[in-house]
Amino acid sequence: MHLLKGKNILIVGVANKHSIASGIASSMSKNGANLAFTYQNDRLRQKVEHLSKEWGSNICLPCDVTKDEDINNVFSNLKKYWDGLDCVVHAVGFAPRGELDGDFLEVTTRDGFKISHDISSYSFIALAKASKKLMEGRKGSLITLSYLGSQKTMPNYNVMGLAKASLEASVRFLAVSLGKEGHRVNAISAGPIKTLASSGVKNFRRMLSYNANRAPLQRNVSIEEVGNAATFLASELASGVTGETLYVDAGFNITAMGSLEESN
Ligand code: NAD
Ligand code: 0WE
Repeated sequence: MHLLKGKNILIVGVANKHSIASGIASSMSKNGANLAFTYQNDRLRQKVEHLSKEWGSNICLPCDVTKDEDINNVFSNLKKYWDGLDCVVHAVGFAPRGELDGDFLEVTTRDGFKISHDISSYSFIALAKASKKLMEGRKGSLITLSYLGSQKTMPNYNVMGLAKASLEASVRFLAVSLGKEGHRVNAISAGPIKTLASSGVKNFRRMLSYNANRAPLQRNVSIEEVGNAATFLASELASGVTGETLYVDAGFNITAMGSLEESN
């Protein structure tokens, strides 16, 4: 399939082959997109450079999303390779570890709140701002990754839930701001997937089986499935979709009670 033939797409958030951003890169590259990547720091540079070659890309730029200078450099560099940009994928989230282990009221700090909202929410707005010029006249698509913890409580997700709620609200406000330009802005709310970010989370394996048991599809989702949804949102097939949060979670979010089989 060539849903994205000739489209220029920037992907932010690859850490390794298990990253959700990697599932997105792989689907988008299969669908004919030209890809560019950023990496957070020197520790990740080689890994991202290696992976990007597998997806037919030789554009790999450094970008710590807490730094406006890094973000601006990405787009001035991209301009040297491409005459325009059609899509930005934001697959970045972070809270200091201590924020994600324990009772919300006890573990949440002012500093943890600031850091998690800066990296997980504001950075999407920063990318939208910085990409505007290069997207001009192209009916672009901006895509971010969210999680159900923005809408419902669960153990330990804590301040990340607040940051994702803020991210999803910014998807709606950005959709209005950029709608005038013809650009669309959407989030994918993915079910839990084993990645670098989730491997540091207490009881993550138990969460995976809890989710699989309660989900209508009776399983978890893969990064390939999230990737295909991102390809859809980046493509003309989604030309009427903006400001939306699309759940790719095997249906988990629609249930209030799972099956009564005793498998949990
Ligand atoms: P991951 O660890 O593979 O990706 C997270 C990425 O964020 C990494 O590439 C890391 O380098 C980047 N990052 C963190 N701080 C950064 C900074 N200051 N500057 C630049 N980059 C920075 O994990 P993932 O699970 O693929 O996460 C991607 C997105 O998907 C996140 O927004 C996460 O919240 C979201 N998500 C994950 C799951 C899950 O269960 N894994 C479910 C739903 C949503
Ligand atoms: O958004 C995420 C990952 C968020 C995340 C994870 C970490 C672990 C390591 C953000 N920051 C950090 N910081 C670290 O130091 N997910 C949706 C995956 C996830 O994380 C959880 C979950 C799920 C699901 C944390 C607690 C409870 C559930």
